[in-house]
Amino acid sequence: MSVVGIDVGFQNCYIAVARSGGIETIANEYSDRCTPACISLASKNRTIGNAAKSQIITNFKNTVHGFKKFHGRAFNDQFVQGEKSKLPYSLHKLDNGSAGIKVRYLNEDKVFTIEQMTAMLLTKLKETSEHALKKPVVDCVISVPSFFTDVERRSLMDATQIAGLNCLRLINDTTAVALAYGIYKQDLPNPEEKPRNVVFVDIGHSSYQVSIASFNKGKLKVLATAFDPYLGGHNFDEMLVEYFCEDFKNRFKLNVKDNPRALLRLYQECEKLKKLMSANSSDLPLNIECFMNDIDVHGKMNRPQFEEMCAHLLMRVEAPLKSVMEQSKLSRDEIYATEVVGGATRIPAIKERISKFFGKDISTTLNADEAVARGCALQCAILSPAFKVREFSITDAVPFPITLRWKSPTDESVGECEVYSKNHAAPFSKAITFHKKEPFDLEAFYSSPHELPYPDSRIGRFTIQNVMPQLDGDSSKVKVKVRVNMHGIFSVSSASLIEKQKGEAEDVQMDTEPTVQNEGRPEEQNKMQVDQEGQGEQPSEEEKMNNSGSKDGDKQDQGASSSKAKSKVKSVDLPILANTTRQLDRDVLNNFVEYEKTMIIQDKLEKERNDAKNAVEEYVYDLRDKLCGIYERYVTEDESNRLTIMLEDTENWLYEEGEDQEKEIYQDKLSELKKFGEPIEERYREHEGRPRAFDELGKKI
Ligand code: ATP
Ligand code: K
Ligand code: MG
Repeated sequence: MSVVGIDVGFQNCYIAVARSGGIETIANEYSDRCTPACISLASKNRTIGNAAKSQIITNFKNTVHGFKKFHGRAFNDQFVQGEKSKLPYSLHKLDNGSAGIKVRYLNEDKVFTIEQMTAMLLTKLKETSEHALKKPVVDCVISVPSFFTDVERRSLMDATQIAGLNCLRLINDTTAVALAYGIYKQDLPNPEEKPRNVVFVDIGHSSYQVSIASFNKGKLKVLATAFDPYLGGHNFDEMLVEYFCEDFKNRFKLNVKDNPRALLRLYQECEKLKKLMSANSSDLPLNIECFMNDIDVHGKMNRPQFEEMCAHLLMRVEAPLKSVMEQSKLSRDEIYATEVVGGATRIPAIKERISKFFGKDISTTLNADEAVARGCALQCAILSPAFKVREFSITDAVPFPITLRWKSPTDESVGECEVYSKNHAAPFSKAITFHKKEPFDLEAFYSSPHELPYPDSRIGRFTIQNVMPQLDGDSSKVKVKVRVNMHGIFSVSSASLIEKQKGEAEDVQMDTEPTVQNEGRPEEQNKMQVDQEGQGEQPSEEEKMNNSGSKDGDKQDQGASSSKAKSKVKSVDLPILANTTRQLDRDVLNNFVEYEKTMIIQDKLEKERNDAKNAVEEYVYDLRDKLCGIYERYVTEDESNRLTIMLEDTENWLYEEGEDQEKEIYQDKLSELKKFGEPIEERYREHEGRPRAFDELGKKI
């Protein structure tokens, strides 16, 4: 079992793994611990991560980045439409209304879903971790913005499946950070003592998240979360870009926005400038050679000027802090520390705003870039039976309240109830008892659409099937279990018909105060009684199916009656037909899984082909060097001349018809050359080897 944590950022991805020495952030093949969230599609293959990032300008139409927040979004979504015009690549409306990405791949126009794009990224991250761990990686924990709604989370879960990963938990960014903060702290208050309250701030490239967590020895509880999903480092880059576009228009008569390549270059340079300004308050230059129409441009900026033009952005730092404090009902002096992570918290003015709000210095004890990934890996280690890690319980909070509405096709009774209030503990299961004579619908939705950073408040409709009246015609008692699972996704996880019992009169009875049990392994969960509700559950098999789009019928066969020994109550499992918003079809998902595998093979073949070509090239250069170097004494002039001509021919061939050939052709070419090269090498080695063999013998004696 692999223990891997992945921070899938809007701009930057990080991987942490558990090894014998503990949790370690790992580097990719470029010795870079950060893998850019970037994919470049081309005529023969795709490149992902650092190699793709270097294609942003040269292959701008087919180099995809900045797509994380399109998860679960419709093409017509206002947010998507707003972003569309700013993207160098094209968005496309898919048949189901979702936003897809249109690129040129393998010389064909191709539309990928967002799930497929993220899966490509995950494939790369999976390979990087497999390389580091030297074994297959399947199990992992992945981070998600705390404000992601069910649709977005399910979309991300689909991406993990397409990439062949088994995501044990989607963990909220700030919760991962809280875990990375707390698990190694030796001095946390004892369970009966007043907890230590810590504020966690994460401002990345695209968004801003805050949470307050309370810590005691061995546990953390998220008290509240708040966010500005549309404020991140990117907004600051945008301000600089706007400024220089205007500046270059005035001074150089250039229309940067009409030229996607120039605009992308300007974005890159402005981001660099922004970072430089975090360390310098003096005037800093911005120079770009051959920017547009062969013109070199130059400009300058300093921190005070930058802060002035970003004043409206900086003003937005306070609101989430205020919100999270109000929700937690804590006073500022009850806050032990404010820990900040995420690249954009390096902007001095942002740091100032945060520390001014709390009236004390902010704390930067965590690695601002890697804390999320480390927290993910720690969570994965906790969930893995194969890895020993200290006991630590994590209670997260529901970010948006969830309401359940029920109705039957014939009977008029419609009712609703808020099953999860804001900041309710999660994961969490609840049992709700209904008295019904026929199948009925449960509709789940977010109760307060105005605070939802997503345009659709519907979560899904769940039909409880096979409900029948009792033999005497009375209503049957139906126990429905709902839960917010490990991934922060709501589901109706099971329903059962309970044999009629005397003395129960109410029509609808809600169990609002479920008993909380400790986190358990899945096998223990399966033995759980119907009327127990637990926290910290692993998603069961059937729930996984519910969440990944299986429609009706899945549970039809399970309707056998089972006798519960303890309560002597007969219960019959009822099938549930789940219809969740914007869910990928199972067949479609399976096709994507297969297609991702095909693309992986294609990339591998292309790499092998390139390696074979490079091997020929290298051999040519190497042999040519040696012919006038160490091999000189071992070849006749004639031989040398013939071979030199051959090498030259091969070199020319590589630039002409040999530029783009099958792997086998290169391999043949190499063997052909080696037929001539190897005898020389042998002569050389034999000769050079002689005295050495003597030496060694001499030493042995
Ligand atoms: P998100 O969390 O929104 O999904 P992310 O995790 O990819 O995005 P991070 O890697 O945390 O984002 O942060 C990237 C942002 O931080 C970029 O906007 C980058 O320019 C900015 N950044 C990094 N270093 C600095 C710095 N020294 N000064 C200012 N900004 C910086
Ligand atoms: K990140
Ligand atoms: Mg981030």
